[in-house]
Amino acid sequence: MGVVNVTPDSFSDGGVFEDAAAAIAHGRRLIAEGASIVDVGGESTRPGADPVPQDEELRRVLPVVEGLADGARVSIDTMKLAVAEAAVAAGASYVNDVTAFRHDPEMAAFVADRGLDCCLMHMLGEPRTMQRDPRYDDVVDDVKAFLSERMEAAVRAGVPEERIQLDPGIGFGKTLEHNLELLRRLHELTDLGRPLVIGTSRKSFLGRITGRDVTERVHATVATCVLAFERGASVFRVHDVAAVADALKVTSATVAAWPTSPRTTTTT
Ligand code: HH2
Repeated sequence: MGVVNVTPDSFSDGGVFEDAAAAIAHGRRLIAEGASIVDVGGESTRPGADPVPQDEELRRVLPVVEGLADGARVSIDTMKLAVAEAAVAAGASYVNDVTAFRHDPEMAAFVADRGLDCCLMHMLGEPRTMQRDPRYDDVVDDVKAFLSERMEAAVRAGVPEERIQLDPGIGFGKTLEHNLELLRRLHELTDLGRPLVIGTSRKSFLGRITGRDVTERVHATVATCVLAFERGASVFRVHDVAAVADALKVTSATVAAWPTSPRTTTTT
């Protein structure tokens, strides 16, 4: 899943693809590099981000969804029902909602009605405040219980389980230690029985470990994706598609030829 941020303030690429033509060209490049879906977003959810008014979010994302949907699978990264509705009318077929249908409870019925795929992500609190001293009893157990509850709510609203993917929400109300523990114990979330999405790309915990600036975290991102693949993730939301795609091709070829792999034993 390649990231196309049409925002002035995203944490790693804010302002770079604000212009629709630049964002469309970038999305096409990510597809050419190996992304099977592009995730278009018009509202930054970085820690401390202020909400974006609906009209502004629509203005940012709609031309880009329209420009990419002809020839590519497009996801809309939004928590707002009206934005999802307009994006789907413009050609999107996947809803990536970082609030897991909590911001707009009607989102579940919309996804069900239109037969869309969706990603339900864990976040503690909301972007403006989520990094203020986040606490868990056990981060993996708590995230797992949350995802299970949100999946049940979506199924109750009519979304078929096969349409749902789940994401532990790396960096969303998590300390460095929480992020590392989620990655280390990611295989525990495979019990939920749905594809796992993982979004570590360029995030600040990688900068804290490596001392690298946001534009220099490709290698660190690759390391986390390889590890996450081996522990059961199957969708990788990344900015640097070429590097991650190569790494995952090699990892996947190796794991497939390795009968004692932990990945094989956890999935059989
Ligand atoms: N991370 C971001 C945004 N959306 N969606 C899912 N499912 N998982 C994630 O980890 C995730 C996400 C934040 O990254 P980015 O879009 O690059 O930054 P910003 O929110 O500042 O635009």
